[in-house]
Amino acid sequence: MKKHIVLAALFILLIPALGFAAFYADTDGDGYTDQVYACGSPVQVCIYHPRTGVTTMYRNGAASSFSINSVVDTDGVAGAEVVVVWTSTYGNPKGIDIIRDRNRTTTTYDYTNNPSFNINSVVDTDGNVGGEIVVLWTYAGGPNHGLDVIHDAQRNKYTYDYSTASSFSINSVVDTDNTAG
Ligand SMILES: [Ca+2]
Ligand SMILES: [Ca+2]
Ligand SMILES: [Ca+2]
Repeated sequence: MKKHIVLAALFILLIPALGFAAFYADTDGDGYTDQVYACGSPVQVCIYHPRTGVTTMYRNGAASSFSINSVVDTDGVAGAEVVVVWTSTYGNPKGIDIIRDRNRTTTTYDYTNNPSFNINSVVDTDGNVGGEIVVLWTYAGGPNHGLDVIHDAQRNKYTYDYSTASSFSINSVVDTDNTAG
């Protein structure tokens, strides 16, 4: 127990020094808050579980850089998922990883064919359990653009193409139809 306190203190001291923000959420669904942060070399996603003292690590070998966008339930199953945006300088793959710490798996949504993309928000848009990931993207080969709504609970994404518009922006993501979602 004392070791855990020392480790926790060490994390609290180290994380600001390294410039990485930590996220706090129950990622493995055991009812206890876990700590998500970037660590290691090469850098990867680490999750420290204070209850067990175990740190799980997730590394996407294709990624040369990444950022943790949010730690929130995206699939409606116990445990918050870690939403990671990553890019690579080697062959230029990129995408969004959803890390499911409860079963130590990762689902990748690929954005290799889009020159750029970013996560607008992670919010429930369909009234079904789990937050959807709203992604703005540009289209390869032109200035076109659109948005995706990733329904991670169903492991699929719906694409809304705004390529005929000269520009667009998302004003807000709210319940517009007065039914759940
Ligand atoms: Ca936990
Ligand atoms: Ca979940
Ligand atoms: Ca939903």
